[in-house]
Amino acid sequence: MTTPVRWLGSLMLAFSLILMGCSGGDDQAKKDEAANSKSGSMSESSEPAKPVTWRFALEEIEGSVQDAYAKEFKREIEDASGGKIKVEIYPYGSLGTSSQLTELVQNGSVELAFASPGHLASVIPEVGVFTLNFVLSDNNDVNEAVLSSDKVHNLFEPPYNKQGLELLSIVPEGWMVWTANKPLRTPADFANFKMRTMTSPILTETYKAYGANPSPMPYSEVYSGLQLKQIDGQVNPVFAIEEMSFYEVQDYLIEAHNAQFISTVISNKDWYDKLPEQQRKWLDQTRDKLVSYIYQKQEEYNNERLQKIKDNSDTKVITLTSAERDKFREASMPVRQTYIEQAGDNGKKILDTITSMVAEKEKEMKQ
Ligand code: 6CS
Repeated sequence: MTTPVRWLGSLMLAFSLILMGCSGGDDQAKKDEAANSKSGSMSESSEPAKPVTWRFALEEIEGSVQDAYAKEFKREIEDASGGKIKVEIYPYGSLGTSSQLTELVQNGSVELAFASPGHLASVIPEVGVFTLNFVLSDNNDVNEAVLSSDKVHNLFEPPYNKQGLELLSIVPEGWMVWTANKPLRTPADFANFKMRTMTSPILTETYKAYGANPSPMPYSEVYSGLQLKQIDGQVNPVFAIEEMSFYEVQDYLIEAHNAQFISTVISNKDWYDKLPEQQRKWLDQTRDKLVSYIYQKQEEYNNERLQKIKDNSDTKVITLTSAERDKFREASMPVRQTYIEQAGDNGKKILDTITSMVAEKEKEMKQ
């Protein structure tokens, strides 16, 4: 196994305690802010007199899609601000599990983080829409137009804000792919199959609807879970299956094209609201610039890593036919009702808006 994921858990806890202990929010940023407002320089240009540091926590390791995003974000912000803002990146393994990273943003210990709906929907049920299957388009140009629109962003703002969070961006990471030690072609193949999922209850409902026995667990435990046969399979984008070495302990990779892996970039709301105008401008501009970058990057990463898996292993790749996919589509539909029950009227509005925008854009792009 190339990735030392098993010791990640204990290390993560130790580092996050150190971070909370030495930070209590961004002390340096607060001192700079105070110094700047005393000197009056903030009101003029809202540029910090001394560099400020923004901490960016990832749910994935170095070399991942989130890492590519964060590195490009760092490059852009540091460049735009002429070095007045420094970005420190904390890859998975240095701070905590996905749910713990969200808590670190909520309590101000880190300014920025990735928060994937597969975990975050436990806190913000509305975001569980991205764990539902067959909602987004097979055409990523359609998804890009819909998910980066102000209309969709504005629908998510209130539930994120309610949790003390600011939604900065909705980020695609590629098709979810199943791994298993047997072919999975029909819902019947999932009978008694222990499928590891992320931790949100809405996501587990989908795999129950397919007939599986869903086993939610943190990302860092998946490799050993597969190796020790505590779980029979897992679902993630190809780049993650390669870099977390899951394919080493699985025989099949099954492309059902049932859902895309969608993540979100968040910040602490209070921190965002209090950012000096110029800094918020740099942040918003960078976020906007990165939309097309990451759509292209995730595709590149997923294609390259699939080739790497094919070159380095005997993993068999199965792509479901559209008739086979239709059986899963059909089985997934009742889960939308469960989502609406959990996410309420706002969740229903979000689901209806996304499905109708996807249909509209698909029609528009076919013309
Ligand atoms: O499966 C998971 O838990 C994780 N998968 C990816 C690709 N990113 C973050 C998430 O926590």
